[in-house]
Amino acid sequence: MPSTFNKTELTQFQRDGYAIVRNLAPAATVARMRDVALQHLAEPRLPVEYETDTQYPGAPVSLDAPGGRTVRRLLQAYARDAVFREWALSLEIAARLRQLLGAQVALSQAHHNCIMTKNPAYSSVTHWHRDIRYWSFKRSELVSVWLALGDEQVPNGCLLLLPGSHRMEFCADQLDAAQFLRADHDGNRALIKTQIAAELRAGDVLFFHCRLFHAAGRNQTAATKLSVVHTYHAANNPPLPGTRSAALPSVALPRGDM
Ligand SMILES: O=C(O)CCC(=O)C(=O)O
Repeated sequence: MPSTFNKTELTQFQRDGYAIVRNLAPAATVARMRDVALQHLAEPRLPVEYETDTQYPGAPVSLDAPGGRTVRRLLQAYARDAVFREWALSLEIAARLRQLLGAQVALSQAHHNCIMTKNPAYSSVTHWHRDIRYWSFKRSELVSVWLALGDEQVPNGCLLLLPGSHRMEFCADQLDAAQFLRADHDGNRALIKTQIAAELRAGDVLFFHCRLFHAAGRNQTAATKLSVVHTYHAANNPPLPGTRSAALPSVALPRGDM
């Protein structure tokens, strides 16, 4: 039987919008993923997103600027290698997602589905945002699964979270034109002070709700940070036809009775 969330973890996810499971991925799986990711980064194997593409603060201004070809994401993790497919569909992940999303869960190939890389020399700052802002599903109920392939702490730009923000409503003027939370807005200041750092060790997994506000700083250490991220939805919460969320077919996860 795969392990599942205990009652405390489930309560925390409902209340805070996230839960961290320590040491969930076996060390051998993490090591294999790191090897593949580093090899694909070195080539680099397409498709990738460059830091430049994000246009976030600190990102190189163009592909030809110094650091312009720094990879930010190795895209389409699911199609890259069996190690990512096996992880994304593993019984440990499926069992927990069924607790959060219902009996039939599917992996979105259109969102996240990547190896996030944070390069020490050319990383950028990600401001407060919730992932659902550009996603189109029947309901705003998706869960992302973030696996650390190395230690993640504030100095190398780990995720920062605003616990409980997935349950909050925001006025239009609390967000900027790109749907980032405005740090200069009086109504946001107290909330931003509640931030916690999602510090992870290699093999730890963060489950977080698509409405949870999160942010991250630059990598100020000497080593590249690598994390594998997949997003899931209930089978009865499909992407809206014709949107970017429906651009690639979702993949059904194993059911509980298998
Ligand atoms: O690692 C980061 O800088 C943040 C990534 C993130 O929040 C995202 O891609 O949605």
